[in-house]
Amino acid sequence: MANDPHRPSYHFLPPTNWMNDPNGVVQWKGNYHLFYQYNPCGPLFGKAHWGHAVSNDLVHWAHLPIALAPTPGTVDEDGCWSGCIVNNNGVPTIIYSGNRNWKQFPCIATSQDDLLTWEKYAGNPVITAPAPGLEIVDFRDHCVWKEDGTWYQLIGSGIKGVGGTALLYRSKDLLQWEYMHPLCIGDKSTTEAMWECPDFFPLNDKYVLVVSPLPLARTLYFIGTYSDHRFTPEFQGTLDAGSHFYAPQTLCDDKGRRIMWGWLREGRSNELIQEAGWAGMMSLPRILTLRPDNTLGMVPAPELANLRGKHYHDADITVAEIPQTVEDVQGAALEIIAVFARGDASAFGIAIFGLHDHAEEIPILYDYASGHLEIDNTRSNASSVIHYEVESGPVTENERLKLHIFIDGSVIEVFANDTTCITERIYLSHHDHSGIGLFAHGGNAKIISLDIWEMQPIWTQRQG
Ligand code: DQQ
Repeated sequence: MANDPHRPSYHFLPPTNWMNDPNGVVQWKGNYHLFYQYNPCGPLFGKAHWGHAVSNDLVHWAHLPIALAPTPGTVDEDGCWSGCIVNNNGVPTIIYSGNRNWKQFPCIATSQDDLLTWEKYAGNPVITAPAPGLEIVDFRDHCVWKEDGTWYQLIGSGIKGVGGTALLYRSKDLLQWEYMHPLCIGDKSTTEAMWECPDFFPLNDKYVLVVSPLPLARTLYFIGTYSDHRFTPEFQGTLDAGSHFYAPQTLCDDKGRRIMWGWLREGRSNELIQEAGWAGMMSLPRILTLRPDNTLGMVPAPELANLRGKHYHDADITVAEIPQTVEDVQGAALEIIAVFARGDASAFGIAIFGLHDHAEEIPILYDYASGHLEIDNTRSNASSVIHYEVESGPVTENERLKLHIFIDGSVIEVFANDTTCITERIYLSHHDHSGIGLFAHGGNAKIISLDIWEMQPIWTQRQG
């Protein structure tokens, strides 16, 4: 594993095997706890367990023992699926979906030792009749919060023939739940038939609902108003324009920051995954904010700057059609901040080269005509089994475009103008990225400033 060039060195992932959704993200006694869907038996999806890690700085993580495992003969015998953690008068409490024979049931577990080991409630499942009077498709994944002394819970679902939804329940004790109504209902023609992993939270004076609709494969967010326990969306966006970021979850930390992690799934065949022995990683922690125009701001957590090593800086660079390779910048673990000014070019960007002859090259390109940022990984590997795609997402028209790029083995995370995010999985056949190139099409562009850092691995020191 340690020598696998596709494994990241500063994105969180388990030591081996399969990982998917983040679960139960919470700050507890000053430490950040990250749980996740984990298959301890192999590199493909299987009977989900809850893996667990802890950090005191959002960046360096220490692996802890598996927190939840399926219990034979119960409703979670086929997997402890996704859920969240709340603090119930000092008792950490997990609400998760037990899976039995591909049917899910809301279950509870509590910890008496600061999240290390967990005891399942003997009365699981805590909800048996999902939503009286509604014909629903699927019923899983949990977001729980306390409001005026009462617990509220959202469960991901869909109303047959209508659209995805998040069903709202309330409770006094987290054990007896009363169904209220759908928090809001989507239109299956635009936001699909089933909403997985709902996450609902305040952001300044608005509320945000994040869902991962099946089978869209992209995570959506709605910004709107919440009153009388009903949510009215006013703005809708895509959290990440790539097709690898999915099933995110957020926490609010003791600095009042809304911090999000998403599962970054693979973009390669199961055969290649079996060969590698691992699949899935966590996105970098993203700080969410409400921008003045009531859209979502997303920036990487500033703590990531603690990983910066060797620094390269340049300024006032004119870039043209022929890519310029940035001298003496090497490696597969880089952070790049490039601020471009509008030139007379029709498009410009930064390319990652995988081979000295540029036979493998991944342009990260901004195209003025479409106003889209694109990552084109169609030439990212000589072999033909890699899943190719060109991702793009709107970037607001701006005199300057700031590209904040994280390269880490087989992942690129791009933040454009602190709002649009694109995450791509890349599997260059040569192990070290031979370089970084700057290019423009249809004229010249200018780079006001360019900063590149080599990033240190996160596994050198144990934290928390
Ligand atoms: N993954 C979990 C489900 C959830 C899905 C199972 C989303 O609870 O709906 O691993 O990726």
